[in-house]
Amino acid sequence: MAAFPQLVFSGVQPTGNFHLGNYLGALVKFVEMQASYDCIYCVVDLHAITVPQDPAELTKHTREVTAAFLASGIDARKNIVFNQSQVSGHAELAWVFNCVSRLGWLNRMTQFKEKAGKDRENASVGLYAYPNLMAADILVYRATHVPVGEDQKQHLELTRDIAQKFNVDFAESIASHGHGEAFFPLPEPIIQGPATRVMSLRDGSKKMSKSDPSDYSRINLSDDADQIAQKFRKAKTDPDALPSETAGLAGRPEADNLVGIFAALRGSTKDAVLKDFGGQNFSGFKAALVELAVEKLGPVGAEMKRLQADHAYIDGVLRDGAARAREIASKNMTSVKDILGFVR
Ligand code: AQP
Repeated sequence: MAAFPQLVFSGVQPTGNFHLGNYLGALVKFVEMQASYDCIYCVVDLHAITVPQDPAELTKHTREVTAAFLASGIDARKNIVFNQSQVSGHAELAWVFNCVSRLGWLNRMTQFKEKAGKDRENASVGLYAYPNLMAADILVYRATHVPVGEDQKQHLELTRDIAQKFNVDFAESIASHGHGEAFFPLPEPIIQGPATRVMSLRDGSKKMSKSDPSDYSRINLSDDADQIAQKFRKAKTDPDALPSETAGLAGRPEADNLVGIFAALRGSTKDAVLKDFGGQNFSGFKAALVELAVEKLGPVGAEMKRLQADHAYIDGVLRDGAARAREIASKNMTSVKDILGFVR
């Protein structure tokens, strides 16, 4: 495979209740990766409408996610921050990928099965084709690295399959248009650290999620110190003391989750956390967790609220980012059209 210039792409849906899982699983890594890569971070509003959205709420949540990006330390001048619907290349390439991707591949996607539930006949076509749009998001920039939470691993594998099939199906045309042996890179998922799958605070077997009806299942980035304290204090645990090594967390999903959250917030490992807290009961550990969470999340939440209220500023950031993203995407789409044989 040819070497592609390294480029990071990732996205977050503007579907409300931006939570600690999104923050630790995605955003913290987005911020870290800025030091070594050019990055494109997208508020994926086209993905959001795969399930019903209230238009006014969608606008509000788009600004909320953008504010979360900026408040966490993403530099929108050095990198690109924008919302997906402003760059038509995403939808255009998604259509091409609808014709490259296979029904059999999409039928294996567990997220569709979970989200469509029993009422599958009534799910939108968009929800079913969601992974093809996600592949287009990444590949319209020919991005090479994608920081995501564990739940997106399967979609990233599909993205690689789509890229590979396009490269093989159109190999001759790709070469004859001067792109060598492959037009698309096979992007690598970056799923690392102690909090790649943050679980619900009410049930350690379910991922922390925006759509959980119980607000006590998640820490929202907009929560104040009292809400954070209350939610961690009420978080489900088991009666045993904390173990001294990570092996002792096996079969204890709630304990494992809280230790993982602590480690990720502190920027260390579960082992290091258990060295400090092994043998202690949960009340002491939860108090330390609340203190750490308030210290780390409090300033981000406050800055997010401040930025979110400044619509002109946020919308300006998105417009500027979209203009820069459009340049890259339209250049790549021109090549895709040539490769496919479209007259232009
Ligand atoms: N619980 C999580 N732990 C770690 N990472 C997570 N991510 C999501 N949940 C967790 C990561 O956050 C990024 C943005 O994901 P998304 O916009 O698809 O958000 P979501 O929370 O999964 O949102 P949904 O699908 O709107 O809500 P639910 O889950 O309620 O149905 C991704 O990198 C994701 O991996």
